[in-house]
Amino acid sequence: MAIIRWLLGSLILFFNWLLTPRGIERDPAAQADIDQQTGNLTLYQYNSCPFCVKVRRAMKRRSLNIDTRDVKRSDTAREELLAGGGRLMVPCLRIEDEGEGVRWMYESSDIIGYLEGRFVAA
Ligand SMILES: N[C@@H](CCC(=O)N[C@@H](CS)C(=O)NCC(=O)O)C(=O)O
Repeated sequence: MAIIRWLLGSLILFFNWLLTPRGIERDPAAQADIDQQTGNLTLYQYNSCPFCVKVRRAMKRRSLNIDTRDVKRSDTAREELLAGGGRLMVPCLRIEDEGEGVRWMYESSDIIGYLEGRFVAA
């Protein structure tokens, strides 16, 4: 079972590498503005999780530089996710809104919808 999981994970990473989307190019000032906004976002995830790959590809397509935390490699990241989000499921996007506090968003489709809605014209 562990071997099958490893094989599947490796295949996912290989095809993700092979078919990496090109990010959009912005002028430096626009990219700096986006980087400042995405500074309040953190993606809890791990490398070979297919749902995480889906979200990372959406980030790449829109050139969103979002900090990622690997819950398989870091005990601290795992504890933060469990304490903040309440579930050890990935992907999960931590959203820190000024004045609104912190939200933890699960579900890859919701995360992608949120990113595409927020940065649609960016
Ligand atoms: N419907 C979820 C599925 C996410 C999911 O199943 N993630 C797996 C890793 S690939 C996970 O964290 N499983 C642990 C759990 O379900 O508790 C999504 O689209 O984000």
